[in-house]
Amino acid sequence: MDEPADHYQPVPAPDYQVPVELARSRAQGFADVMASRRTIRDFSPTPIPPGVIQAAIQAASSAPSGANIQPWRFVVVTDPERKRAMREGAEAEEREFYERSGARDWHAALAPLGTDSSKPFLEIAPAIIAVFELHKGPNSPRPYYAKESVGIAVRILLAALHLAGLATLTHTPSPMRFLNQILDRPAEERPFVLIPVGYAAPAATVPAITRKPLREVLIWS
Ligand code: IYR
Repeated sequence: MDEPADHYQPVPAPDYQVPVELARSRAQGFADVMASRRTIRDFSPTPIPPGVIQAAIQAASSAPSGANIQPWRFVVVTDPERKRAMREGAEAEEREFYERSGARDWHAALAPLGTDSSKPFLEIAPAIIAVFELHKGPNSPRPYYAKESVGIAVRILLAALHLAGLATLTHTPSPMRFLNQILDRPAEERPFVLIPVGYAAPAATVPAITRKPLREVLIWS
């Protein structure tokens, strides 16, 4: 057997165990809060309280990642000019997508969501978080399981923002390379998702879609 690498220096694991009743109520409480989250596409320009986005990104950045590389960057865009440029870039991609006849099966799957190529939320939402996935480059090591790692971080981000009473949308125009130029990010940072954040517009509506019942998605084995 190989000797363990000499830079393996473990420290005691933190103890965060809680009494059984508290465990149940916290787990159920979290499930109930998350069940109330809906993707919002119609935002109010109302500003976000200072500190909230920062704390949510701190939570996201606590995600587990392949080899602890933490292959993510979160660019918070509030500048109206940059938001406008992002809207233009995204709508150009989306027009191409919605007009592409080869994407008919996609179009059919999206029909219940009522989406189209117009993306005003990219200008109206007070902040857009552009999430980037870090690849190997002059200043970054090769990541492992980059997509999985960034996906987990983004899920924590969405949960944290929802717990703070904010609405979010996961928006993925494809491809999103225009973001590197607008946000002045190096090539090793690849756009992963755009997350408009803010409060829902007072008259916002959501599609009448439901989640699968637990009995379908949970299998005890
Ligand atoms: N990116 C497009 C299309 C779209 C694709 C999926 I998958 C969605 O769940 C929703 C939309 C758009 O944003 O309209």
